[in-house]
Amino acid sequence: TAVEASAVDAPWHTRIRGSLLLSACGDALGARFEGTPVVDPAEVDEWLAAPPDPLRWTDDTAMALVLADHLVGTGGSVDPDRLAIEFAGAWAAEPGRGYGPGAIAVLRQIHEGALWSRVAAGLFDGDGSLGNGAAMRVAPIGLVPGRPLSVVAAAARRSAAVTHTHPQAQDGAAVQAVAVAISARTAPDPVDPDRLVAQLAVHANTAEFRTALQRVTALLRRSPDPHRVAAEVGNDVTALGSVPAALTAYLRHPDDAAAAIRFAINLGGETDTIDAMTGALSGARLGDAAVPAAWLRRLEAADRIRDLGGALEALRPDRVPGG
Ligand code: F2R
Ligand code: MG
Repeated sequence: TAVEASAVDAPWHTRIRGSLLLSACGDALGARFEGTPVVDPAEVDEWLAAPPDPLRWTDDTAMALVLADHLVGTGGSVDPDRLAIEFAGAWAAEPGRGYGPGAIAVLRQIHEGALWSRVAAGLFDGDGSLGNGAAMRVAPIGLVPGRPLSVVAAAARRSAAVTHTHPQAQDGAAVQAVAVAISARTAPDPVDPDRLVAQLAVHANTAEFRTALQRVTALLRRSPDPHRVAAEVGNDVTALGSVPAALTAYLRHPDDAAAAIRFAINLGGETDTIDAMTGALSGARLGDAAVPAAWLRRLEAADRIRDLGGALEALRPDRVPGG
């Protein structure tokens, strides 16, 4: 397709780094307001103008960096057995990053030797987790160069399965990864929200997710404020209640990463995760030049994140021997 073909010319190195860095900034900046049902926009502005140093991120970024490392190690594919052990190791090393209860239960058992395939499916009385923990960490999969969108979606689902087996959590991961991939590959023309959302809906299997995406399209035509977005598509800890919200925040300000991140925090609720996902989309479109200097200077482990972006870029088929 035109989207996939444009990957050849896209400046991947700045977009990959931009996505990882802005996602981490969004997570760290949003964490201050996590769980606040209605935030004060003036307080948000003050916070964004002078954030703390270091700007410390949460489980969202911790897991995204594990996944990025994993992709670099495997040459761009997902090995769920290995990924589960790597996620569990990161949790055990830093359990205080703010992991969700379901994630903690799975990761603790994996760390103690259990098989992810037995544990993840048993969560929440056997329904599996429908939380946004798989979508919040999935951006690196959308940033692996040269993968068809169907491959991106399938890899996202495999990466989700080690902790999130519920169909809505799986959809959230697939949709967010494909949205990142499309944003990173598309020329810097004006974004066509209807077209983007229609492309994403192809990768959602559940009726609930497809309906939520339709709501995003209708909502964007009315240039909604954050309260309207939160009321209509949600701002909570579920994949269904946060992936469409992040997409909406990004599409309200597709050419201004700081404004998109501000919009996402003003949604209230699960601000760290919605902001991390919004930042991943903005950075994939706009590149690392869009990261405000005042945030970048303070961002925890910015050099490590930049290096991971470079390592993902090196997975380009034309740079991998035999690729
Ligand atoms: N959990 C948090 N933050 C609150 C605690 C942080 C605390 N301040 C601290 O510092 O320690 N943030 C993180 O959780 C979200 C990602 O969650 P994840 O990984 O999906 O976790 P979990 O527990 O699997 O799902 C989240 C909640 O969703 C509800 N839920 C999930 N599946 C359900 C099901 N099948 N039926 C009913 N409810 C279900 C539960 O309430 C889960 O606890 C991110 O925001 C991340 O930053
Ligand atoms: Mg978090």
